[in-house]
Amino acid sequence: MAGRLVVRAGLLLVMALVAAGCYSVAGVPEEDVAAMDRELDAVREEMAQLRTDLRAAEAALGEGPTEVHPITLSDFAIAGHLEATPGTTAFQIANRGATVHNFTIEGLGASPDVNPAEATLWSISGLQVGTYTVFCSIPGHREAGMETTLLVDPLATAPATGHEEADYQAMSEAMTASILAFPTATEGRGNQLLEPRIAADGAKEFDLTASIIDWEVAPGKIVQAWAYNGMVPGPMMRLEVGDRVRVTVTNELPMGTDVHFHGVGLPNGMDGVAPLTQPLIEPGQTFTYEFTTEREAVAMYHAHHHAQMQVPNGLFGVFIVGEVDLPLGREVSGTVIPADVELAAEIPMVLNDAGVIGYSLNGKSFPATEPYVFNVGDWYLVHYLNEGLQIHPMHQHQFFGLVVAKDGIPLESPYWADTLNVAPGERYSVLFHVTDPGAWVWHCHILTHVESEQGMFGMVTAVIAQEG
Ligand SMILES: [Cu+2]
Repeated sequence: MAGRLVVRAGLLLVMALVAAGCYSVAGVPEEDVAAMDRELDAVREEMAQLRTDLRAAEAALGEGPTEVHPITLSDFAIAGHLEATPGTTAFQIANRGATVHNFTIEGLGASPDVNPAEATLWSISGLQVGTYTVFCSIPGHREAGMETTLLVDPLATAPATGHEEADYQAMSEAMTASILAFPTATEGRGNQLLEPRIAADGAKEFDLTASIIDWEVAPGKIVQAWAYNGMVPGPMMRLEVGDRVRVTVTNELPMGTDVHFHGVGLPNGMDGVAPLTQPLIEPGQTFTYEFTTEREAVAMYHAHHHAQMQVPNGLFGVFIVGEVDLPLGREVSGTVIPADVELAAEIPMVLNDAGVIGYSLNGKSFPATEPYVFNVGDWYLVHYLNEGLQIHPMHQHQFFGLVVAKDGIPLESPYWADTLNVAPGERYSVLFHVTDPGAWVWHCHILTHVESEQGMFGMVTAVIAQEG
């Protein structure tokens, strides 16, 4: 439209110039000169009007000044200036989270997906008076908290213009408050040991029921978790090498599922990959996995069907066969591991970062994560098991960890590390010695997995070491 106006204005100008040129060259009579001047004035007037129309058209096309509303997306919240006047509105959408998000206005449209640490300017026209639900349409994010409302009203306050100073004082206070909230008790605890039923033939039998449950992942934050036996992680199973095992899975989920024992040697028909090695366990059906444990394992069991959704949402658990060999009495990089170490605790720590559970240790997000209390002098063995979609460099403050096994396989050359990268599917077994008293934080070192503008969250816990 703006282009057409420009062309028309140009044509009128040319016509006027041609008319003026004819007069001087052809010697038009005096009385006609005044008429031509009037005509020229009229053309100038029309051009002025066209310029005004052009500015209006540009404004309507969004080329003029439009209110820009700052919106911040995080894991998992939407914040920002959520009131606008009717008509055309622009949103400056920044993603401060660690996963991809978008800004969707129900019934009207969605912004492009915005990557972590990136921002996009998105405008929408035709906004009418009303209250609109806005959310992130990436699966699971709306349910995890990314939903709020946008008010469209002629009296809406305008967003602040120019660069606003961040409220650093408020950020500091939020961080302090979030850390002091640790630990906070929440409903539900995962990894509870599942005792087997001993069958007549001596087999160890376990029952797993998969269903959707309410799960308090952080204080007051209830999500619809996909869980085994009502807990996240599912119940832990511990076995000895040579055990005959029967695990009967009952599916109470709204879709089919299967169970893969990740890191356990077993017959192909028991590998849990529907439809390749078994039929899908449809809702209401059961399936029994039966095998004999052939070797030590620090393993996991989890859904394989639509694992990208079922696993992060909670369908995972710990499966340990035998004991991890510790390099007792050996010297590693100048430090001798005493021959008489007795473990004060053996801690399975399942890492997750996606689905409805999100950034978590053993199904809980800080400050709902479990603190570990030891006496100075204690030794503890942790098994990191990554059931998430991202790498997590796990860092224990102060104490070096002796990495003793990878994926359950004892290392010929154990090594010390204070930060250990754990990729999806990997398991590392690490021996720690509590050498100093205090509250020693233990966390993933990808900082957006543990902190946000709202404070500490996610993959953080602590060892509380007391003078023995
Ligand atoms: Cu991480």
